[in-house]
Amino acid sequence: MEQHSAQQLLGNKQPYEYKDCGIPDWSTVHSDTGSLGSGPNSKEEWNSFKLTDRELNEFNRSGYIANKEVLTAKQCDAILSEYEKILALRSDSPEMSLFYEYHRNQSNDPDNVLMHALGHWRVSRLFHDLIFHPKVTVAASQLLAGVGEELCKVRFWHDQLFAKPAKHGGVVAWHQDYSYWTRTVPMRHLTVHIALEDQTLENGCIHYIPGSHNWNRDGEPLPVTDFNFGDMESIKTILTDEEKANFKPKPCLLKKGEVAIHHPLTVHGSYQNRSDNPRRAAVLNYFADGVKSNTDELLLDGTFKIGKGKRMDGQFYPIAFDPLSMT
Ligand SMILES: O=C(O)CCC(=O)C(=O)O
Ligand SMILES: [Fe+2]
Repeated sequence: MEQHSAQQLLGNKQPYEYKDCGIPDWSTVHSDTGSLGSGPNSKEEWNSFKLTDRELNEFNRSGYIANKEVLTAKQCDAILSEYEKILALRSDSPEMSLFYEYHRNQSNDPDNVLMHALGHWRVSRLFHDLIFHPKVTVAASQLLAGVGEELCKVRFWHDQLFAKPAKHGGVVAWHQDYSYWTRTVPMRHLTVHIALEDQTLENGCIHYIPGSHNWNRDGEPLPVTDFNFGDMESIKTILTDEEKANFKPKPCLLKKGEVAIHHPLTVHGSYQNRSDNPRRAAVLNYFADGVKSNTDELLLDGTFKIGKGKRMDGQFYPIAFDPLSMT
């Protein structure tokens, strides 16, 4: 959204390209450019971002951890002003061609409005830099690490915006994230949900079903029951009796700037926003380096084909964290 020359922005960092549409495409830059502040500069500082054993155990037990402070209120406000610009984009604006998806109202019901977009990291420097935030990526590296590893290389998969307007904000139906991602394998994925304002029961905070990260069908996720996220309870049509008995939603009252991090199979969703203010979240999705495409089809609109069996890398799937950078 900001227009600067390559030199101004990146100094000695990677080349900065412009897409045909005439605007900067931040997916050509594969490292933090400092818009959210400077990164850690000692091993101690990097280490201070690690999750504790208690948090790791909590994640393994419940399928998520919540209330990790990541952004300051001031950073949230800066991101929210970018968010406002994104919400106000006209359909014919050049930025639109960089989004993977942009739904002004995914539910199609005017009383339940859910704005949902993917790909804004390409159009906004702040959203781009958010991907590389060390408080997020160090935790992601620990949670995605394989057996016997403490950390692993983390790649960015895609981002998501979920905006619920005041008074008539819509639901996000119960779902497991990996149900939508089986085109990439193996399942070594993770979601970081960032609250850009306080989430409350009234404004439709995210809810989790503790323990549901163990719900699967022969190792596969539950099938998608609603592509538009509008039918809150539709998942119940495919749950077993035991899963239904254990379906005990827990609200997650995130404060502005806090994150919840969840396993790709943890069932989550959120109710309507009936409050007088909008409820906006920024979501980051990652996978462990080595995840491959499971299809010859395009994985995200506007990207390049990867091809079945090929590693996910290149312009659209940057390394968000490499343990070697901690030294
Ligand atoms: O904003 C919401 O309530 C939905 C969030 C979500 O589905 C996610 O963080 O994966
Ligand atoms: Fe989700």
